[in-house]
Amino acid sequence: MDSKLKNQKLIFNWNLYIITDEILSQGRSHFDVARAAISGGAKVIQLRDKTASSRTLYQSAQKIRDLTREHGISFIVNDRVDIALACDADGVHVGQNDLPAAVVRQLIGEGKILGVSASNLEEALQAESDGANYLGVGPVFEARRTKSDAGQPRGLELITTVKAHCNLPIIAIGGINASNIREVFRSGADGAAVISAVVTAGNIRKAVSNLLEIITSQKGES
Ligand code: TZP
Ligand code: MG
Repeated sequence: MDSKLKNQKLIFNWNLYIITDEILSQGRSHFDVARAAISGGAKVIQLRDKTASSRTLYQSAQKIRDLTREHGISFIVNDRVDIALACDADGVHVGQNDLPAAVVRQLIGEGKILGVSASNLEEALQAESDGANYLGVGPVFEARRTKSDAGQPRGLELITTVKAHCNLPIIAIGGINASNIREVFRSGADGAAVISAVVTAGNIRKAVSNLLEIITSQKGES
């Protein structure tokens, strides 16, 4: 199947891609963050935790799987193919230090979504040929609080460059918030992934709905 058609089937409205984090979330669990984000209109949730035990992560994943299924929302697990398969998530997201994307594709099959992080054009092209369904492109802006090894921000140019050479949906990531999200979409991103702009907010539901309003007005969808 043509890669664009395949993506249309698996990926719906991913304008705003919410990634959970329990370190910055002021005592709120992954599940609490996911539930509040969904009430604000989020259509995709990624569970991301670099420190939880496998058992704890699996339990969080199961709860978020049930919740997202109930609401018809996409659910992606970061890094962990085993957890994604065990809870029947919609997909898994891997970076350049995780299992190679082509191997992940073999493990998850064609029916699940594979997202791959790319911080340059070479990584983006490799991910495309390895069978990714979308790219996490960044860090666009400064993102060290949530990703210690994020490296230098690549700027909006990275979005423009990847867009010009790859067919996959581009989910921009890294330091994206209400003040800069317009530029991200103006540069050609198909979606924006955020952690701190949402999980540190006192009112997560409002933070999500505010970002979505900005996106829909920028994309002329309202
Ligand atoms: N990958 C590239 S930057 C980043 C990840 C996981 C962290 C994004 O977090 P924030 O708080 O939205 O900048
Ligand atoms: Mg990873």
